[in-house]
Amino acid sequence: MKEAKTALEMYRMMLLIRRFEEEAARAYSLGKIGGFLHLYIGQEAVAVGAAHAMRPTDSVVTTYRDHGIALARGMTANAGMAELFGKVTGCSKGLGGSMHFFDAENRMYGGHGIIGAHIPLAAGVAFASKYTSDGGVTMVFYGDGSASIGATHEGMSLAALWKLPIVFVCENNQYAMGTSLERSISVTDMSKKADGYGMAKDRFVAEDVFEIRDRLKDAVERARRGEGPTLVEILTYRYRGHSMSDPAKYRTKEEVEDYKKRDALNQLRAELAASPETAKDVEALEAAVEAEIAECVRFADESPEPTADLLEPTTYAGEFAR
Ligand SMILES: Cc1ncc(C[n+]2csc(CCOP(=O)(O)OP(=O)(O)O)c2C)c(N)n1
Ligand SMILES: [Mg+2]
Repeated sequence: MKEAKTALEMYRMMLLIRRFEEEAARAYSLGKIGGFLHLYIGQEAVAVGAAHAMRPTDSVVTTYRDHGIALARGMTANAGMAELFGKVTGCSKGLGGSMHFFDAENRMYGGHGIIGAHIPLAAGVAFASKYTSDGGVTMVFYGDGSASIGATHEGMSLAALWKLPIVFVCENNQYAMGTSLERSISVTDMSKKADGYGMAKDRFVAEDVFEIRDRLKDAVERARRGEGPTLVEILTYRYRGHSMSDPAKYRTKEEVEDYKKRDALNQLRAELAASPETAKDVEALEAAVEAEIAECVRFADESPEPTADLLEPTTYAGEFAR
């Protein structure tokens, strides 16, 4: 088993994300979570590979399908689940909910509901790194359905022109809500868009978390060397519907089952269980994840709700904030 310690850590995090999402779905159906809930199940390897490609001082920006990326960057399951439950102990004080996970300490700058609009924001974070020469790289995630939004183009244009230290990661999960890729975009190889901006590009299937890490790391280090942005299209798949209210009738059960056969999490588990170096650790690690998940649900349940006095300081800054 190559890099056994890292492999175990990557598996632990992928499993934590999957179990977090499953428990969130359960809590949603019990009425403990309000508003929207978009699950990341099936795409975990992307977030975990990405987190391992970055330094703690690098930054991340993403869309509303944000729980996995937040956890992979180091947010605690407690802070994540409490946010979903709308509790004051959540990462956004219970005021943001599922779509607005935010964790400045781990440089996770959202969690954004308006798709595409977060791309110029990420370019701004990357600009700050370039302007202050802090050596940081920004990684921004967006979906196939965000690729055709005007703001995506504007942010990419400027980032390429100014050679900003940024990596654009297109998580192509084949669907934008209920619309398949072929029905929403004329060129389905989205990495080709990089050519129009004069950016480097890459494109691959998300099956091996190590490959995801290594290929994203190439892009991150290119950005860090001052050679500008890269557009990386990663072909992935979400097993659940777009949100909890989506029964996903626009695709067949066979299609979903086919993707599950190549599940990156299960493949890594099989490798770890087959290797004498790591086999003994797998079950203990899984028990620890179960305990962490049970604890975060308990924590979220028992935490208090936010109170009205939070409204002003979380809306205004400076002299207007009390
Ligand atoms: C500017 C804007 N237009 C429309 C929406 C409504 N909307 C929410 S999710 C979504 C599809 C996004 O699909 P994709 O980018 O592929 O992300 P995925 O859900 O697959 O992760 C749309 C159109 C939105 N959030 N923002
Ligand atoms: Mg999509």
